[in-house]
Amino acid sequence: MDVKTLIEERVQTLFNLSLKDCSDEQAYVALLSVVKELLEDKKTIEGDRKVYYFSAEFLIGKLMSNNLINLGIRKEVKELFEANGKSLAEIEEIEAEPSLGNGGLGRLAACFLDSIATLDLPGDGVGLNYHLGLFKQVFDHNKQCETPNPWIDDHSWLIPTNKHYTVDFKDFSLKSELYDLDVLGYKGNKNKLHLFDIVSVDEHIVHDGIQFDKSNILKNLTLFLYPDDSDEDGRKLRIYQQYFMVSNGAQMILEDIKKRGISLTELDKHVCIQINDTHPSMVIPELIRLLMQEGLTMKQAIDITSKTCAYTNHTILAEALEKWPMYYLEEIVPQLIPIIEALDAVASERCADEKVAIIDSNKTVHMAHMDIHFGFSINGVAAIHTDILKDTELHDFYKLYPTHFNNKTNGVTFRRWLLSCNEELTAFIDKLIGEGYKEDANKLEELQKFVDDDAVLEELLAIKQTKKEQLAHVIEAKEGIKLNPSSIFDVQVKRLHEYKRQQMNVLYIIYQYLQIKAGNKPAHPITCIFGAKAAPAYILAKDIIHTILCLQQIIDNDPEVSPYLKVVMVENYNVTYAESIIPAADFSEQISLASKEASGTSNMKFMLNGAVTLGTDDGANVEIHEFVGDDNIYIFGAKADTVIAHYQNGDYHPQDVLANDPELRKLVDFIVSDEMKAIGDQECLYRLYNDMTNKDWFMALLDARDYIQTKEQAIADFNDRKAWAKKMLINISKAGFFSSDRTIAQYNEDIWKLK
Ligand code: T68
Repeated sequence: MDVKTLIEERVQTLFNLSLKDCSDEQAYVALLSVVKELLEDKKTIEGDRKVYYFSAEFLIGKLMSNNLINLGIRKEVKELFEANGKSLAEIEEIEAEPSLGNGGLGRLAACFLDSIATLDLPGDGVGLNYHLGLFKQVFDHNKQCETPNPWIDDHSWLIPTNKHYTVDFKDFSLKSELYDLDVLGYKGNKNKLHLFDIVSVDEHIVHDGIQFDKSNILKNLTLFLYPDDSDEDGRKLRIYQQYFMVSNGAQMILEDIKKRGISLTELDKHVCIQINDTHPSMVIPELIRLLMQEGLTMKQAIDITSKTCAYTNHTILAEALEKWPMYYLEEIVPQLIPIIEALDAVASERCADEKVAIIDSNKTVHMAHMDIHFGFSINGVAAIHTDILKDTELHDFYKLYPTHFNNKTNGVTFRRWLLSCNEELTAFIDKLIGEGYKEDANKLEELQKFVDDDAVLEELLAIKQTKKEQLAHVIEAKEGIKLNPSSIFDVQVKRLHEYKRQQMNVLYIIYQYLQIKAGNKPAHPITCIFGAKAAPAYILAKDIIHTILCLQQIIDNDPEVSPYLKVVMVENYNVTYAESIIPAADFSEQISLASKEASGTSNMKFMLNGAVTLGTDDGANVEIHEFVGDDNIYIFGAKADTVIAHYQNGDYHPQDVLANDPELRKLVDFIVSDEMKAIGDQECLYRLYNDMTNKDWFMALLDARDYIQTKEQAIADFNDRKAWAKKMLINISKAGFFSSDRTIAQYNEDIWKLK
């Protein structure tokens, strides 16, 4: 039966209504039930060897649109709804977005699952089923507040499996419950995302925003992703979560291997475990423990585990490389202690240097060190990042295991970040070069032949305009804020972190505000769009949000300024929001301090949608720069080697910069001006001000001047619409390399070796 009839009949059976007469909600429920069945009928990807992607986060976003695309039925379904007076886009809105991730690391995991299935490789995700997600961000008095972000309802995609495992902790055991999500490849077969839960989870213990008893593990383990770790109970809860995730995953894998009649001594020939950052690192000692329980010697178990596990590093920030005090592990998972001690002993035999120890002299366990000593591969996520790991951050490990280090530059799935979120651009590209690029993204290069085609360039601008108008509608509906769609849409959307330097963007806004007040209008009106969540315990990040929201208010209320400059920070930025924001962007802000952003992935999504990057030579910006050339990107700021030298010499002082640049001082001073203090919280504003003027650990002041000048140049260039459209086209045509299909093909070729 064709899909249109299936859906019509389903509405009839479920609600005794025709598609015309049912509500959008009823249409959604019927569509969901049909699509779930179509997924059920899809073949599971099989193979002798399989990868398991272990990750604390899977930021999968809404699933309907993507499933329709990958099933190859989106067009038909859209037509059917249209013929019945309904909009597919509005029906897709009804789905709740699963809140299972934080930022790039989690979204990367989701793109990877999509590409693994698309390349028809056997590979499943392993993670946790957080009922209340990271948190939902709400703004109150220009401040971020956190509330729970529930997403599981009667109409979720979760498939109960009835599979259970037992995970032992020192004082109690927890019974798990496994839920699966189908991950369908583009026009292909499916894999699974396995999300483990506890049967005893209790959402009712949450009160006053996202407060709860952090010691009540029986009830809280799968409530939140990244619970506040500013106290000891919070840190221990993270260990409970991590061990629960990896023990379940490892038990599931071994069960499968045994069922297939494969000897556990052959595990590494059939299984590869990719450890996504350090959160799943305990899978190494846990797998060793389980193998020993099955009768292997410790030496055998260590050897097999080392050949099974591979580690991906996503950051060089010291505070993000997890270390746990030994006594936490003793209190929570004592069964791992003898194994971790044995691993530490083996590691120190290989190299006695304390810098590479697993257990250091303070009795702290370094999770990344365990991954590197006892994994067969370690990769960074962009060329410059991997080079920094080899040359600086992990140099001592590189000397020990030079052949284990490799680069895998990140990528994004074009199914979601072009086909689904930008139908207009997709249809236009189809018309210009055919659909081949959907299977082989490098074919986007064929767009190059249109760089001097006026009609094509005009159409590209027209599509961008449409996407900007659509975003203006979305923002008006969600935030009650009106945007001017003919202004430049300048966008910085990403986790709020000092190294990403939203505070430097703040200085630009203040610059522009003061310029306009002084009678100097910008070359083109500009709308600065932000989206970012701050970790609940990250005070300075919240101060930056507060400052942005105060500036937004001041500018909104100033009729002299608001026609030329607008600031909007959207509430609760998430994947769904990104899908409207990214296609509408003119400028892509990628302004991290060089060396600190491992890769970045929104930079790739923006480029693919025809935004031009304003960025530092950091992460994947470096590779984007190489692909598009100097004329099609705005690069500014200190280079990574300069920055690294500043840290090594300890010779960067913001006061030195300010002493030489009185104009810059005025911008920083504005943060604590009377205007700001009249509406803002003085404590927050002064804390940020004092930090920026005395510490500025991520050197925003170092690059601020160059940043402002570069952005002014970009605004001026924007007015030559044809030249700008050319830059857009070149960016799109060069985006093929950044498809996660390419990234996954490389993981498979060099690390996983499936099929
Ligand atoms: C990001 N990392 C990198 N981490 O910052 C980004 N970490 O450059 C890169 O593109 C992306 O990973 C994919 O490789 C994160 O998103 C976290 O979210 C995180 C959270 C808690 C602890 C450590």
